[in-house]
Amino acid sequence: MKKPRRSAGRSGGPRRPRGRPAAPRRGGPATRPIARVLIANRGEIALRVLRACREMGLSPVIVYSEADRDTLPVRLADAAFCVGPAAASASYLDIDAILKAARAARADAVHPGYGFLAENPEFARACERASLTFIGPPPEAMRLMGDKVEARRLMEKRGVPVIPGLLDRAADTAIIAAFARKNGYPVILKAAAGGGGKGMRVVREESGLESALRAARSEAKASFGDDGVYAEKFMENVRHVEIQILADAHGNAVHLGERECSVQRRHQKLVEEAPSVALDPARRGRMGSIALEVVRASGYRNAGTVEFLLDAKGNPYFMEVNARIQVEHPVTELVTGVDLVRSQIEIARGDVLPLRQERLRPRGWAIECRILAEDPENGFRPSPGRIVGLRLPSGPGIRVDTALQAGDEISLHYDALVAKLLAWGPDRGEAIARLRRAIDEFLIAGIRTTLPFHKALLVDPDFVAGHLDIAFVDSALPRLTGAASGPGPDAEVAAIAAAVRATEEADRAARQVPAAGPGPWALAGRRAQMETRIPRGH
Ligand code: MV4
Repeated sequence: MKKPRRSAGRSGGPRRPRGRPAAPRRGGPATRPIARVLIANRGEIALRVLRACREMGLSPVIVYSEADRDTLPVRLADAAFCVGPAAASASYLDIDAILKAARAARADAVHPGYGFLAENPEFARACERASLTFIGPPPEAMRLMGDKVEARRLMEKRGVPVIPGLLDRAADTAIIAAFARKNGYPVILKAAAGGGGKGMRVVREESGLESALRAARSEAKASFGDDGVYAEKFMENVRHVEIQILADAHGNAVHLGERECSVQRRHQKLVEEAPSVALDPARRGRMGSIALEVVRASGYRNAGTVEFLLDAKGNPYFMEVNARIQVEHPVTELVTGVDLVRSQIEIARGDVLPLRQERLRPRGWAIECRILAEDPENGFRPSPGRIVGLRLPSGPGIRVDTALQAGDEISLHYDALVAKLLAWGPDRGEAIARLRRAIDEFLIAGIRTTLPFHKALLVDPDFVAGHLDIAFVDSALPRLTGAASGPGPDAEVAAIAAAVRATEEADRAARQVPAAGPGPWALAGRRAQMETRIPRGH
C-alpha cells in the first residue's frame, strides 16, 4: 500500500497550550513558536513524543521506513512520510530525506527522540539551517560533549570531580604505561569520540597494554571515524548513577535527581530506578549541583543527563553527558511529576522553565524494566518475529510505554526494545510488588522477551536489598536465568495466539485508512516520497 495518510476526522489547526502560564518573554528574540513537530524516530519514543505534542495542542507528523508503515505512531500522526527502506542507514539516518519530509510537512520543529540522529551535531545544524527548531541541545554543546577528552578537560578545570586519568589523547603506549605505573592497574582505555561503552578496553597489566591499545584504536576508528584513545584508572565496585537536568534558553537550570542504572548487561541497561538507594538528600544535592556546573560549563540547553560513577563510599565521578532524552526518562517523570518531553518542547520554543529547584523532591519510588525482544534463556540472543498476541498490564501505579500492536513484526533492523514497563510506589518495596504483579499480567506472544529475566530479578535477594553495582547482572545471571522461570504461561499464550491469528486479517483490514479523498497532507506526502527515492549522498 502506498502512503501517505492522514488521520480522518481531525480538524482545526494547532490549539493553544493550556494549563501553564505563558512565557513572560513572549515575542522576545528567544521565542520560537512551534505548531507542527516532525518526529524523526520510531517505536515507543516516537509515540511518547507524539503524545506530548497532542497534549500541547501541537500537530505531530512523522517519518517512517518501509518496515514501519503499519505501526501505531504512523497511524496516530497527522501525516506520515516514508523516508526509505528498512535499513536505518537508508531511512532514519538519512538527514536529507528527513529534512525533505520536514519541508513537505511544513513542520517548524524536529524531535529526534533517542538513538539515530539524536546526538548528531551535523543534523542539529542542518535543521537550524533549514529554519527548523531542533528540539535538543545547541549543536556546539553537543559537539563539545561528544569529545570525551575535551569534556573531561573542561570539567576538571571547573572543579568537577573526574576519574583519575589522562587529560589528553594518548600519543602512544609509553604515555599510558607511565600513567599506569604511577596510579596502578587496572586501567581502562576509552575512545575520545566514544561513549556508551564502545571502544573500551580494560587492561590489567602492562603486558596487555600494547594489544589493547591497538584494539581500542581500531574499534574507535571503525565506530566513530576517529582513532583517538585516552586512559583512566579502572574503577571497580561502582554504581552507574545519572542526574537528569533541564536547562532553558534564559539561563535557568534545575536537576531532577538521579536514576540508578547499574542493572545492565554489555552496556545495555535492563532496569533503571529513581531514586538510588545509594544517595541521601545531602549527596543528591551535591551531585545535582555538580551536574548543574557541567551544564553551565558546556552551554547546555534542553533536557540532558550527566552520567557518573559512584564509588562504594558514595563519591561521584563525572563520566559523560547524554545530550538527548533517554530511554529511562519516565522513572524521573514518575517521581517528580515533570513531563520531560513536554519540557523539551517548551524549552526549544523559548519558554521560561517554570520549575524551582527547592520544590523538586523525588516522591516515592519508580522502577523501569526494559522489555526486549531477546531470549534471556539463550544468552539474550535476538528473538525477532510476529506479535500474535498482546495483553498489556495496567492498574495502580503502572505505566507501559510501548508502540506495540498485535500483528507487528519485530525485525532485526532496529533496537530490540519492545516495551518499557514501569511501576511507581510509595516506597521501593511497593514499586517492586507492583512490577511483579504487572509482569504476571503482561503477555507478549510470538517472540521471546526478557520478561522472565525481570520476573526472576524482582525476587532476587540482592536486587530487593538494593545491593547493586555495575557487575551485578554478570554475577547474578546464572541464578536469574534457566530453571528459575519454569514452564510459564505457555498454554495461555498458545490459546491467545490462535485466537489473535484467526482475527488478524480482519483486524488489518479494519485498520486501513478510511477511503476519504486525499487531503493536502496526502499530496505533500506523495511528493516527499518521490523526492526521497532520488539517490542520496550518504
Ligand atoms: C568506566 C568504568 C570504570 N572505570 N570508567 C561504561 C559506559 C561509559 N559511559 C563508561 N563506562 C564505564 N567507564 C572507569 N574509569 C565503568 C564503566 C561502566 C561499565 C564498565 C564495564 C561494564 C559495565 C559498565 C557499566 C557501566 C559503566
